[in-house]
Amino acid sequence: MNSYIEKVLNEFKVKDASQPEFLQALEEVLTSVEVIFDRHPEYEKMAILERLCEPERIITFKVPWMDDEGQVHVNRGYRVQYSSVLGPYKGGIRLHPSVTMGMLKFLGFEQIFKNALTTLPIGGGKGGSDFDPKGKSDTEVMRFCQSFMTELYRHIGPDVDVPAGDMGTGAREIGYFYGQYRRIKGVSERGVLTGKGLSYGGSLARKQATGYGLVYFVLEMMKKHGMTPEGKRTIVSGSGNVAIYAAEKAMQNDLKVIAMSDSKGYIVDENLCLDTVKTIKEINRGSLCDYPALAGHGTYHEGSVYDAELNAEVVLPCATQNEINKERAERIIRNGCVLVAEGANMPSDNEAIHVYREKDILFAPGKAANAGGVATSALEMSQNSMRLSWTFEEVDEKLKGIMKAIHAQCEDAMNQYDLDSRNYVAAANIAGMQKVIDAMIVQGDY
Ligand code: NDP
Ligand code: 2IT
Repeated sequence: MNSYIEKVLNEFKVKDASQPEFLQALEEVLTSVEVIFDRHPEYEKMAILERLCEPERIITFKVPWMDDEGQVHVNRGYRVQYSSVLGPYKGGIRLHPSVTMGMLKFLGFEQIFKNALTTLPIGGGKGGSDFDPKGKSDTEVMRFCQSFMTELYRHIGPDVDVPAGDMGTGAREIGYFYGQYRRIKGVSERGVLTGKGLSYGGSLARKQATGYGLVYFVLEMMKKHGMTPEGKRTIVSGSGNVAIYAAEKAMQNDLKVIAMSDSKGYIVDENLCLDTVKTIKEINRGSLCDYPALAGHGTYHEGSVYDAELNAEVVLPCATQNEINKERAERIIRNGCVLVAEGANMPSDNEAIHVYREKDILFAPGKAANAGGVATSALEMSQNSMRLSWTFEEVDEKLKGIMKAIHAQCEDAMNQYDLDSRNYVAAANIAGMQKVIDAMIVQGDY
């Protein structure tokens, strides 16, 4: 390993020993960008890596809120403002009981390079809380969101830091966040949040953008490698915002989606009805166990879809981090998988990625493949600045163009650094990181 990278990685392993997801993301990124540091030994003296890997600022705060019975609860809120080199900090807010500072550092770190790949002027950040919106009433969620924003508002702004949705944060939560921000600030700064409702500055196609963008990226990969989507059996894990619209665009392109999942189980259906999944998840906020009865076909099983023996050529993990480990990677490949593209952030652990490389699987890492969501957030910011709205078709066309451009940047990095044409991991990390480093250097950022 490049000695500078090894030194920095070891320093972070000591300093952040209690943050396993962050260390995992650091290792994944740093071990794939050695060529940059081999070519630029001067970066060590400039402490480029130390500057990149340390967040500019982390804000942590208490979030007290009252439930419907009058009981007060206190959750922990965070915003990791990682890098503003390319633009205002930009990244979602995750509401999930598993949220820790280390988890948000992993997500924020990935976000810097993802956002750089979009070619739009956005830096990297991430926020969230260990609050669990599941099982809470609308009024409880509203009180939580208002309390969260009562602290966060002073740290964000359309040119400072622009949060958005992520796991557990959808249109409902963004509405409550925005309402509280507007009341406290007393100004109409629509560009302070993205993923807003259409009536107050949201963008058409933002809801669909991450999933649609993922499939646009898959189609580019397939074209480059002489494959076609028609009839390819496909597993989409998750059934949240990313998974639903990945499945929708996959089906529109004749991929055959045969399974989807949630945190408790998965459904298998040769005639999968996405409208039923939408009703269960977007309207009822329920569990996929209701699917067979509502759809009138298909089966429901408890556990992970990646522990099932399902025949599929394409796998789109769109649920959460570390869903696919070595054993599960080997299983999906044994069952015919030839292409994995990540809608979620870091759903494959580093051993799984190693298995994909060994077995020549076409693999698109999340920071390239799921960048359509944040890219369309940046398009929402543009529309807010211009005080106008583009049509669905206009936004979708721009999204397509951005996903193609991300794929082209990966190809450029493959050519420039003589990488294997399947090594999208190194290509995306190199292309994203080099852009940030170049901007740091010209800005004299130390
Ligand atoms: P949602 O909250 O809408 O959906 C998350 C889905 O994952 C749900 O179906 C949930 O199940 C499932 N899930 C949660 N935990 C687990 C688990 N431990 N095992 C299996 N399934 C689980 O989130 P999003 O769709 O917005 O986000 C999904 C992923 O995509 C995350 O990694 C996120 O960071 C990433 N992402 C999101 C973007 C966006 O624009 N929203 C953009 C780019 C990436 P259940 O329904 O039971 O809760
Ligand atoms: O992980 C991600 O890219 C997101 N959750 C979307 C962030 C955004 O600002 O739209």
